[in-house]
Amino acid sequence: MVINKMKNKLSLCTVLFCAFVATFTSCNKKQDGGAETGQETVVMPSFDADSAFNFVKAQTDFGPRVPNSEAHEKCATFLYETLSRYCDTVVLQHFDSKSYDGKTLHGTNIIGSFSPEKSRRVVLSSHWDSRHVADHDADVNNHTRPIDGANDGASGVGVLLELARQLSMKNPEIGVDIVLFDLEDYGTPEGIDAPEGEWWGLGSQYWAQNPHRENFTAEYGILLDMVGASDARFRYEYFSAYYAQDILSKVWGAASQLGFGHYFVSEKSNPITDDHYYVNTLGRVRMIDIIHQDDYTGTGFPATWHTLNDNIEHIDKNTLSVVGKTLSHVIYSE
Ligand code: AHN
Ligand code: ZN
Repeated sequence: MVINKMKNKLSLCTVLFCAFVATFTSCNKKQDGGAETGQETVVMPSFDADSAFNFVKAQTDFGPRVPNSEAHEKCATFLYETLSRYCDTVVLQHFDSKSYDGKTLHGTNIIGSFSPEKSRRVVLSSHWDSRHVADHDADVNNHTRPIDGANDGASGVGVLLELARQLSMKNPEIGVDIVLFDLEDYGTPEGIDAPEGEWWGLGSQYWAQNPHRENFTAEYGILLDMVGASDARFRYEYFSAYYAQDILSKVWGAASQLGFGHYFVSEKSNPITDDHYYVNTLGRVRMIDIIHQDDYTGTGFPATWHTLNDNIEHIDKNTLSVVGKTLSHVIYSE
């Protein structure tokens, strides 16, 4: 399904925004909302952390968005309607995938595009499903219970929905596709015997082989995964560095310029079989992963990873803001 929405380019809001932009660019001073790119100052709207947080909570309020559940279906509708408010076009891509346990999972990738006619493009991604089992919970009785996935899933989507809201207010030079992958997190649970197979990232595998537009590609892609913990640290994940070190440098450079070097650390880290792995290896788009890895928890991921503690109480607005402002800087500098 595709909807096309003509936006009123001269709405009062746009006029007021342009007046505001004109006022402070003429001052020739760097202010909040301005990104230095060599000579010129790129003016961008400011990322609203409260709004991003509300977008995260709106998802977790549905309960666990486990494939084939009612909460999953309701959340898909919410994401479609929200992106439809902000984007020029939205595509719902329905597909079925087999899971490690022999089920048929009904997946939906949700893709919102800005300026689809532009040939220079960037993809921003995250997964919107949540894991069906808390297989890393400290309490074994919880190992078969589904998780809220506030960080693992909803945090990245929340940042991207807020970014979509910003992009609807001021169009960047480059075209943007927000690709929300489904069925990322239905991989084989710890300690369970299952047939060999690529059971993670089912939605990204599908999209990489069946893009929302024929022959679609982009200059690069950025995946967000677990971008909401207060102690989040992002390093140069192995596959990201292998396929797109230049994009890592660009994004980490933007973060450093904004004073976020404490979150975006210039160190290498272990390979992760995340959605970007399939997008890279299936040859669709060169994509990096901004992912919170932690060497001290025993899993390689944050302490709440695949536990019932991955809930809204452990989401920090500041981290959402750091990631959102960094992405915003990168996009408006293109
Ligand atoms: C594996 O553990 C093989 N992949 C982790 C990808 C992932 C799951 N990201 C979030 N949840
Ligand atoms: Zn996960």
